[in-house]
Amino acid sequence: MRNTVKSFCRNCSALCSMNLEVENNKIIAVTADGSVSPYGAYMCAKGRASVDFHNGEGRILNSLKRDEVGDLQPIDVEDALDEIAAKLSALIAQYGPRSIALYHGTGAYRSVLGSQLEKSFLSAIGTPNLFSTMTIDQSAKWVTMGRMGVMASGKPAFADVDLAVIVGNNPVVTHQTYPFSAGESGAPAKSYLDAKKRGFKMIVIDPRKTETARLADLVIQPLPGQDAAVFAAIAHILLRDGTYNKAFCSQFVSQLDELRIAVEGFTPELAARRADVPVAQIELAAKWIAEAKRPFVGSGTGPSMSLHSNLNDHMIEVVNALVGGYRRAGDKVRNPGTLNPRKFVEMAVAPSRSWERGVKCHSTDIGQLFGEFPTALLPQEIMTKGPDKIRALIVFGGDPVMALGDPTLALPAFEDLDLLVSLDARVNETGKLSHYVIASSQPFERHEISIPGESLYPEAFAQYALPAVTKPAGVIDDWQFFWALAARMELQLTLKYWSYGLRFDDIEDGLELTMDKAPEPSEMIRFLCRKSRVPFEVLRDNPSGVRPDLTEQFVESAMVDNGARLQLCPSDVATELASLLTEEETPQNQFPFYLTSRRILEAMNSAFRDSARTRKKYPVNWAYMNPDDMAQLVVLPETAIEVTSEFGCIRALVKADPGLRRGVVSMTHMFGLLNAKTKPLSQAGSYTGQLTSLQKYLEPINFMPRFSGVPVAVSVDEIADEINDQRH
Ligand SMILES: Nc1nc2c(c(=O)[nH]1)N[C@H]1C(S)=C(S)[C@@H](COP(=O)(O)OP(=O)(O)OC[C@H]3O[C@@H](n4cnc5c(=O)[nH]c(N)nc54)[C@H](O)[C@@H]3O)O[C@H]1N2
Ligand SMILES: Nc1nc2c(c(=O)[nH]1)N[C@H]1C(S)=C(S)[C@@H](COP(=O)(O)OP(=O)(O)OC[C@H]3O[C@@H](n4cnc5c(=O)[nH]c(N)nc54)[C@H](O)[C@@H]3O)O[C@H]1N2
Ligand code: SF4
Ligand SMILES: [Mo]
Repeated sequence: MRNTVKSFCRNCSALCSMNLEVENNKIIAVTADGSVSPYGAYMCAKGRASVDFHNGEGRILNSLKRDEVGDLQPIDVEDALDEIAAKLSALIAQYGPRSIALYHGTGAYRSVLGSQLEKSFLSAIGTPNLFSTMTIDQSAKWVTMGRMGVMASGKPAFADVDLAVIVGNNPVVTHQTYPFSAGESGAPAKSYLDAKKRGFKMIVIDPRKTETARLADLVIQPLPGQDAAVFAAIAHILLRDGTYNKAFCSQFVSQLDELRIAVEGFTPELAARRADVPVAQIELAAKWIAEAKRPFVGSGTGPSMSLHSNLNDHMIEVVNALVGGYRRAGDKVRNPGTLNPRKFVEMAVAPSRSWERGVKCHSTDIGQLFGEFPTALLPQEIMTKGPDKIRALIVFGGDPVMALGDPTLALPAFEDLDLLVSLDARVNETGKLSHYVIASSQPFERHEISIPGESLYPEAFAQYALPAVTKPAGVIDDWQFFWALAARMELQLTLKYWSYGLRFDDIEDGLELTMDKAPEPSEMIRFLCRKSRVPFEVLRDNPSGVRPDLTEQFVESAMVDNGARLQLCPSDVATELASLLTEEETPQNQFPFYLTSRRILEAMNSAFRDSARTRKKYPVNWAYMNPDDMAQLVVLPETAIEVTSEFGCIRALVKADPGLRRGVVSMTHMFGLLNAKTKPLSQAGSYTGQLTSLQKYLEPINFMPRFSGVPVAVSVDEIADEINDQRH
């Protein structure tokens, strides 16, 4: 029997609505469902590939346990859970709750019940050891919030923005937009093109002429890692010319005088020299930013991963604040939330500097950032002796050993663990090292509610997806893993509507789960919908999703001034700016290129990388270079080069990209094998993590490693020549 089941994609936070064609409990086709979705009918290559991904491509149908020689052997999931629970309980009894840690990977964000129970599980154990991809991604933005404060009114909705400044972010490919950058997650290119009809303008600042940059009105292609200088110069111009938003600043910001002093030396000429771009482009960008009525200056991973990461993000936000790039009192709130309705008030929230107090890492004197410890410190937290040493790690939907880079440090740490458990539908590089891999169900086999899209949708919308097919006998849902362990460990779990910025233990409203009988997933979803504008039953009966009827809502003015201001130039930022100003201007000759990060449409970090469709186009993660750089080095397209950093060396295959500025090598992460040095083709790519370090150049506060703007040398060496010979 064949039928159509409504669902939504879980591969990224656009959560595109879908029609799944199902025959005999097998998904055979997928199309976009634009009937209710605020994005219309839209689906990207990964959405289309999700059928293949669901039906195979390395999927495990059984849990696995490592044997004495290190091979993974099938194990019944109930037995595996018994053994894991016993080991965790024993470690807690002997060493205390801090011996247990959890890593929350990209695959966990859209596993809603799993993510919610994960928080309850950690709270019930009493361990603060939560690590996630956020601190090896764009935690510079959290640091900025923690040092500057935030506007409670939020950033403007895309429909209201007349100028978007998009820095090191490629939404047309990655669908990453709000709240970091202006744009719409679903159908991003169409939304930019439509916006142009109403006079919207876009500035893209990226060393690479990205798919997004092709739609821009001004493209600036700086050397990587110079965003702090460029935005300090833009701030300099706004203050110099008095073109900043004085009304906004007089009400909501402080430290303007400190900022003026700190950016005085950052003339447009200095920034232009450092970034190697025309001065006129910086002046023009500042002019457009000043003239815009509703600007949104934002960024993606580029500046957050590059050298000067925290300062880059801070200065980008400083420029946004100088021009009042936030929703203002009286603005229409286009998406006031559906499942979790919100009110928006125009007021500043004081910086929290959460890392300066409370529970600290045991290897380093640093506290939590938004309730998490820095992931780059995970290896140290495992290796450093002491009562709080981490001895067991649960990996939920991630591949941290690959994602961290620096395998010489990361690998021994993962191998030192008494217990490493991976909860995943595939055996990735971390899975290969794990004592247990618990085979999890896949998105179309479980209940899901659109919490991860809640605040990203351009309009209020929610969708509830029921399982489209029954999961195979040997796999369990992510939430079942946490519930089953808790039940065995005699811990009480409580379901709460947790979201970013909230401390789980501070949320009062919760549903105590029965621990003798597994809860019904639909009942848990019903609980999560208890404040929803659309009742649970209506969501259940409208599987394409629901756009609630709303009375118009506007951003409110604060009744009283709470006294909080956005702190534009606190003393640590001023110190960082001063040291940037005196920094050596010419890069070391030994490493004349910069390696930059970039993503591809067909893969989601390591996921989809091995799908047949992806491999056709990307048998390897190409090392993109400017053709003039290739000519100078005498390298031909698709031949091998050696890329060397201070920390390691990889071989990679080159491809020409005339849109990439000179002096840059642009490569995607998470390809290849951990310790591979030769033969990129047979190793399915080149592992860029070998060129990065978990010890040197870590940022203060979030300990973000430098994943972009990594100084490298490029050469065609003897070993690389051998690969060229083999290939041609
Ligand atoms: N298709 C697809 N979508 C994804 C992902 C994926 O792997 N594939 N990954 C998801 C994840 S985990 C994330 S975090 C987001 C990331 O979303 P994005 O941030 O949009 O990711 P990238 O495409 O890597 O874009 C980063 C851009 O920064 C530029 N860049 C590098 N260094 C610098 C610098 O120093 N300064 C400036 N100004 N630019 C720089 C690069 O050239 C690149 O174009 O995407 C998510 N969506
Ligand atoms: N050098 C370098 N390193 C980087 C980056 C870079 O640009 N350069 N980018 C960094 C960034 S932004 C990120 S986000 C990290 C990515 O780091 P990770 O999140 O650790 O890596 P992923 O490859 O995204 O792993 C996702 C895993 O989740 C699984 N999965 C998918 N869906 C589900 C599900 O529903 N349930 C469960 N249980 N599992 C699921 C997939 O099979 C996959 O194995 O890497 C970081 N590392
Ligand atoms: S943009 Fe692509 S990956 Fe993201 S939800 Fe939509 S179809 Fe899935
Ligand atoms: Mo990420």
